[in-house]
Amino acid sequence: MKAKNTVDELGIFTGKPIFNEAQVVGRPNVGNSEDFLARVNDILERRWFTNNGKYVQEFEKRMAEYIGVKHCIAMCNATVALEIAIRGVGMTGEVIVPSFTFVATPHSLQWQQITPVFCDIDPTTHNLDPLCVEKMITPRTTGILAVHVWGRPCAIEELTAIANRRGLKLIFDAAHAFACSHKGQMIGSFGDAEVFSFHATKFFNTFEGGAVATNDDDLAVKIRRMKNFGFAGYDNVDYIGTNGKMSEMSAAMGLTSLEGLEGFIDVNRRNYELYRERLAGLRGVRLIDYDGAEKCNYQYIVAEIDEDLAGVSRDQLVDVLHKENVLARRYFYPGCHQMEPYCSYFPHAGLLLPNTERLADRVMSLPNGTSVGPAAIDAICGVIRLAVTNGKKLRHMLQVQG
Ligand code: T4K
Repeated sequence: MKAKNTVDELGIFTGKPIFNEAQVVGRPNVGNSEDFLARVNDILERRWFTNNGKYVQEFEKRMAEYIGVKHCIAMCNATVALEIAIRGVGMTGEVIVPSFTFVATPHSLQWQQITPVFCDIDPTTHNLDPLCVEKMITPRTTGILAVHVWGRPCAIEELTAIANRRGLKLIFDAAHAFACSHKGQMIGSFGDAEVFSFHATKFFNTFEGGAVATNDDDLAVKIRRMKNFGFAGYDNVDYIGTNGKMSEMSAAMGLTSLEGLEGFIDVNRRNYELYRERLAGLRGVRLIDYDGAEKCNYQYIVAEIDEDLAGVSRDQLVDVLHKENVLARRYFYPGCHQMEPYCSYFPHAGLLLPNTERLADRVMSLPNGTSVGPAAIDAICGVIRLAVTNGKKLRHMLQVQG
């Protein structure tokens, strides 16, 4: 990995990237592979692969203990877990949701003919703005589906107060927020239910996977049945259900990830601090803050780019990084309201989402995880620094290139 000294040396002009193909991105975290393989062998020997097996039960128990919640119901992924939680709490009609999120959030509503009503965010926290939520409530509103974006908790008290006062259900999409806390209480125990994702790209993964966490005993029973086709006993179906079950292989990976959890967080935090240090003072590039007093997984390295100050746009920076084989992502771009089917259903939604649209044009997420070491972060930050300090020249050269 050779440092580049001038803007003309950037891969975007020379075609010679700093990183080769294999070094490109944050890769999934893997815990102790021997422990994982021992579990896999056990699964194969016992020939019990799914349907509430031993490892799923152990995973659910240990996760509930870790979160400090009565019930943790493991699922095949967070999208299905969201759909089931939404149906389980009885949301119908309209549900208020941010547009600044992964598209799975509104899809989990629309998939069951519930209208996602997109609501603007607070530009500082990137989370739902409670004042806007209040304004979006109509007689058809039955709930709020809030997202703890980047693992930073939403305005939980304000949203809970609105939900209680207006008789609405409240679910948190906690896909980013496993192992994070709010005022000392772990995410997973707020609202009617919270939903986690353990997808391979999350710092804590079960290959594919998710979970619903709740303190509501009745809801937990209902959700357990719904994720198993509605079965309440061998021949007895109580509700409409689906197949949301987690497999034993995923649970084995989950248990192994849980044992490696603190190590993953330590690396994420070290990387986050290194990025901060290396990008400090660079005009127009600001990393989001995490609250050091809370538990936090530090999995997302999110930079906001102010084009006027940086001299380059977010998109130009992402282009430059891609040409160096660094997979920076434009999460979350465009806002969900600009994707189908929502942009056809609600073509003017953007008028009420100024903060969402502004932020979606400014943010990029940088690689993190145990596969990203200090040398890679130095090189990535070196490229960003070079691009920003030579913003005008870079722009000119890009224009010349067409
Ligand atoms: N709610 C929110 C707020 C979410 O962010 C998400 C998912 C959900 C709900 C739904 O959760 P799940 O139903 O997925 O459990 C990813 C994930 O697919 C998605 O889980 C995640 N959020 C979303 C933010 O990002 P991509 O488009 O980044 O994935 P992909 O395939 O481009 O992977 C990124 C890079 O990671 C690849 O370029 C290479 C690397 N990679 C990826 C995989 C899958 C690997 O090295 N190994 C791998 O196995 O979507």
